[in-house]
Amino acid sequence: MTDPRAQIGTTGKRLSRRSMLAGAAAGVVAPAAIASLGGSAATAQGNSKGDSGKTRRITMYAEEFPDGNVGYGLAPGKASIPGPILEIWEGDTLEIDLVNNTDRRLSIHPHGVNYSVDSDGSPLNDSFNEPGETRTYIWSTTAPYKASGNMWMPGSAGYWHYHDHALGGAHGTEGLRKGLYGALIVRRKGDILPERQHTVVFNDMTINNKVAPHVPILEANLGERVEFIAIGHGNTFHTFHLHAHRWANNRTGILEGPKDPSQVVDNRDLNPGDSFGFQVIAGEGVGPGVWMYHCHVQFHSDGGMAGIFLVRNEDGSLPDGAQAALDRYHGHEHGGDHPHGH
Ligand SMILES: [Cu+2]
Repeated sequence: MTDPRAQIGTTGKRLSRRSMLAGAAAGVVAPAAIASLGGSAATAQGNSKGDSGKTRRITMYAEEFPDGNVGYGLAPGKASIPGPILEIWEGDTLEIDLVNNTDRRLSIHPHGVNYSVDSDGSPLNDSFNEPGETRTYIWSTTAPYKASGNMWMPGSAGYWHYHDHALGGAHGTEGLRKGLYGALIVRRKGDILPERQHTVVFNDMTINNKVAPHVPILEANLGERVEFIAIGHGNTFHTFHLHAHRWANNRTGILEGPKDPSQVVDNRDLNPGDSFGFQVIAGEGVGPGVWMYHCHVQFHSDGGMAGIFLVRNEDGSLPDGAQAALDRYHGHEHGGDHPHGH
């Protein structure tokens, strides 16, 4: 938790609709996502009516950090890496006014949703922001439906992501390398909402553009429902592994019952452009503790692609032994084969 920039909007505890609005008004970036779910957020759980067909409009700002990295945020001065989690309900439309506060061209390009060439975010389609320019991108979604020929068409629901596609070239390669990326969640009505959310991006040889021991510590209290959104970027393959927790390898990452045939995993490929998400009950069956998440490609984890999922006691206090484990993590130098400092 040493770098608030990396935490804002990418991780945090779900707030009530009222406090989110208050936070937004005060310039505090609540988990963005939730903000963009709009009025449905408070009623989503067990919602059977659905809220399809709504249009939500948000403003995002692309900004350069002093270190040369670049990020998206929901308010000026609030950019983060990864960018804010954007969430919409299947069937809804999201309109994004992207303000480019940098002196380079850039864009925003989504995965998993529908858009016209104008909102493609690619230089190929002349769809990007010049320096200082504001441009509107429109992303729409559909619920599952039956097309002609009795063909069942999938809906848009899923754990997707967005990223720049214009900075430094036709494919946004430099923008991606510098941090212009984030999670996009399209929820189906009835989906269970988490209490906390964490975005984990394996980008080249980093996690969220950081390496151990500076990778963000993701936190939860014992028993909380925690959602992970995992995204891959860069130029190499990765595998995401979380200690002591498992999830279902399906759309929601949750088993729907004892006979759900979904494969249960604790490790999954996370290659460039991939994304997936899942929910766990923090510490369920194993207790609180300091649990690693890391790339399971060995020279990647040795190189610093390792972070901590800190499951605190139910009351928020640190479990026995946790501080020592955190100290070991923070004393761990990378670039060699062995940890130092202990
Ligand atoms: Cu890796």
